[in-house]
Amino acid sequence: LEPLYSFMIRVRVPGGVASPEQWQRMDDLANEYANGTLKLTTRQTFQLHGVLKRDLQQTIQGFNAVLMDSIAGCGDVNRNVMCGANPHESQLHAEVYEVSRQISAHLTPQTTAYWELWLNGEQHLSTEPAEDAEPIYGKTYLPRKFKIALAVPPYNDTDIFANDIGLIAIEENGRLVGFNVAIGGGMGMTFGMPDTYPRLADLIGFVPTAQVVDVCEKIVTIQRDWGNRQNRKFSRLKYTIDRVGLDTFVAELQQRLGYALEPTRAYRFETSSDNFGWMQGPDGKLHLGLFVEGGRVKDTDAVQLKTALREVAGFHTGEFRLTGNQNLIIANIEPAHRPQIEQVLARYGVLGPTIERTALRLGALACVALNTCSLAFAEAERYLPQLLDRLDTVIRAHGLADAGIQIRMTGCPNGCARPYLGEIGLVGKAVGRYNLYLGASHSGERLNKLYREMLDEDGIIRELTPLLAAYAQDRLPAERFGDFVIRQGYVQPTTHGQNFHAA
Ligand code: SRM
Ligand code: SF4
Repeated sequence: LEPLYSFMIRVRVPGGVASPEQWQRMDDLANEYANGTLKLTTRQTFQLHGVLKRDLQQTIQGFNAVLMDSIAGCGDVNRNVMCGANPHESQLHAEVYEVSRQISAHLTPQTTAYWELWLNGEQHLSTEPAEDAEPIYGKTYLPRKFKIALAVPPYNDTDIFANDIGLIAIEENGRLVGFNVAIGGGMGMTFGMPDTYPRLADLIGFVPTAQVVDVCEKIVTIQRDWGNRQNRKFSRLKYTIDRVGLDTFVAELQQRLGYALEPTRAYRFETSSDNFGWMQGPDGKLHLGLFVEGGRVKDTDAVQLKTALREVAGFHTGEFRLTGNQNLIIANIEPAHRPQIEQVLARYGVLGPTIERTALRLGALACVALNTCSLAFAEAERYLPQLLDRLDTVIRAHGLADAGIQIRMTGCPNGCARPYLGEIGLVGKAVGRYNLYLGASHSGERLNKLYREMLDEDGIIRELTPLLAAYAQDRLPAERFGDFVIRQGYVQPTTHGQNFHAA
């Protein structure tokens, strides 16, 4: 008799956009085969946890029937391509989203094994798998996972600098003209190995929209050919670039492209957090940003978020946008549907006058960690709300309820909730113990730095309380917490991944 194995399945959602029909199907599958919850991840995908081995095939066939798949959810290939959820400018979002779909389709592995294994050889997508080897990945695929994200300034809600390729949309008169390209970002590191480090991507130039897929492909092929295949600890693109030098890498890119990138265009990011509440686009369509704590869509006694969203999916004519901060935007709502949506969400406790959340909580991120992640040293998703209850008391006492300080927690240093871009970063080192990092920029353009090690909950509160008090008292107008702790000398700024570990 075989043990009762259970699995996590990650369902790819390019650009984070799902139709109401897809939402309903995922909701059904969560009930039928998983643990009754849906996890919205930091890369805008769905995860199902607790799927029994014997139910894997039915589950995969279930989402395949609504044109979703799990291909490249994991593995040494390009992962889910992220796209800023920007609800303000529908036209621009549509154009940038279309590019994210093109990049995703172009870099999706062509193997037919997925279909043969899970779908009895049936092919449901419009593209035929290539008969010969993978045209981009070759026989050996990439040395390691590869990640691409697109963002529309002023919102860096996909944290583009944490990606192997980050693309910043540049518009003229509300229409997309191209992208600034940044390369070599990544979060993961290993405790006790200072030559592993988080790193932000470097800007290398501007590319018109028509060439962006080509540029991504060529960067991927250089990493395929030059990446470290001896030691997986050093096989991400960030280490390849630091080994050969950025100039050498860019020269090779331009050689493979046959043309040079244009100079980087001006842009400005304000925040990497999400917008919440009702928003209206220039075309009159409405968008509702909803907070999903830890990205976990579930029903509790107080709030039946999962039931409410399922009901909304029954009549909503727009789409559901998963954000890179584990939240959700019900997007492109017909104005006539607003009262109905409000009614449903109020009935199930999702919206209502009694819900008051500090900006700290709204901007918080936590990875899955225990009890499903086998790499976790400590809790994150299940524990952060409890820590925030205590921190919120301090935050309110100092009049900081509206100060959007970003706090991010992970159960290990792999960085799945991008903790090194948190103005407050907490990284699990042992059960109940966390390293505290401070000083990232609110817009995702500067890494933080280690401030204290191995803190328990009382230690975290003890260390943060005086800093928050000082921030409330001494901050400059509009000064962000991450900038404040640097100006006051609590930590030195991290200017490059390679000096992340320097004091
Ligand atoms: Fe991650 C591995 C969860 C985003 C860096 N990540 C894992 C695994 C699969 C553990 C494993 O390998 O056994 C986790 C599954 C836990 C579970 O029980 O579900 C896991 N990662 C997640 C998610 C679900 C976190 C969340 O709570 O939202 C995110 C799913 C993304 C997706 O939908 O595709 C997730 N992981 C990230 C990010 C953030 C991002 O991509 O913007 C990072 C940092 C960025 C980066 O890649 O550098 C990230 N995950 C890692 C790493 C370290 C990679 C490295 O270069 O060192 C690992 C471990 C590994 O690859 O060896 C990892
Ligand atoms: Fe697991 Fe570590 Fe990723 Fe958290 S950061 S999900 S503990 S691998």
